[in-house]
Amino acid sequence: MIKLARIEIRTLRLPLISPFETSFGRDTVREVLLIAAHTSDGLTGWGECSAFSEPLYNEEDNVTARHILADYIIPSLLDQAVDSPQDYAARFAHIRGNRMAKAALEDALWDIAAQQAGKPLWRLLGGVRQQVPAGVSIGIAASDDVLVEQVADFLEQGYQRIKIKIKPGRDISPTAAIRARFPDVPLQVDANSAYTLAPHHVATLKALDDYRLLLIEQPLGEDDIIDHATLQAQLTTPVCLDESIRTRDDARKAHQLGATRVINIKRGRVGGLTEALAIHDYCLANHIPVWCGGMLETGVGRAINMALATLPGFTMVGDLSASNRFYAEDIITAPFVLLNSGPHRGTISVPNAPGIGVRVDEARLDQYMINLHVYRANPSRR
Ligand code: OSB
Ligand code: MG
Repeated sequence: MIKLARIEIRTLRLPLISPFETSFGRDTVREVLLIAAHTSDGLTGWGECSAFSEPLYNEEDNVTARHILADYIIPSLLDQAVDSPQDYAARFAHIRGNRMAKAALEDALWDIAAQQAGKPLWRLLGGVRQQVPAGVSIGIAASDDVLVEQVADFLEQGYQRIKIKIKPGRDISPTAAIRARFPDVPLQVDANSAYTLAPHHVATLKALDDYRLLLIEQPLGEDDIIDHATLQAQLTTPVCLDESIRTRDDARKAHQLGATRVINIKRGRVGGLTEALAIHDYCLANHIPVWCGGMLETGVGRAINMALATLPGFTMVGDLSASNRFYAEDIITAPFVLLNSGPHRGTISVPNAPGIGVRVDEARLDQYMINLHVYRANPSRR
């Protein structure tokens, strides 16, 4: 049983160490909503919203997310306790879409539930490993030479798998440049929906078959599963869906149609850890490999992604990097680090303290906060 007395939504603006460019845009700052949910008996649960300041990856943004939370979810949650995070997911399932908003509060409830159980989140979720292999996602670079140097640097740091962002005109050449220098590096590409079934696009995607990629992520429309099936039938490289998979049923349909051979699971995109677990379980039962995606998380969201990636079906390396991949100063007291030597080289340790297992650094939070909204239970009910 979780009874909340107060919920805060903080908006932070964290500078990125270097700009991150995808087929849909270029970011130099991560504006992110952090949720702190306080129970009436003194526990605090943290959550992080995956939305950005603009609706480019999907249709949500930080303002729509705060609106959904503040106007539809928080008043009801402050009024009436939930039994569990799963109970929360069921109670707000009638709110259509807005999955990143819903997921952010579910994060905080999982943190509280794990603290109440006296367990780290990864154990509460049923995780099977405490070291998670680290992979890195690299944005579109200024040139192929710059990109190859970035790859060399990340491999030296210990990253086990490289993902590069691609878009039309910036696809074959960067891929070929990396393959020429690193013939065997585990490599995959992410198009964020930048291609169509137009013949010249299909020809390019087919040409990528020559580079022994682990997968090609979300080449076509974010709302399209059917065209991905048509495309997959023409490629030897596995298609991996990201944006197109919002529910367990989407995963089932994509699998049944032959639209995807691998799935990227992001708890924000799918509406929370409960739905992420359902997709994981479906994929495990149907022998579909999954990996954990990222959304440039701070240490809070990163901790939750790490816990998710300990589940048995996460057999591929995820976009799970150290705090210093994106941030000079993370907002947690013990940033995530990539082990560079020993038997666990190339992995990140999942925290073992109860809950999400990280502590927020209040001074840093204050330093990067641009606004704070506080919501309290109706005093007559406290
Ligand atoms: O498509 O996976 C994506 C970052 C922002 C938006 C979308 C995506 C990404 C990434 C970065 O690839 C993953 C990370 O956080 O490491
Ligand atoms: Mg992606």
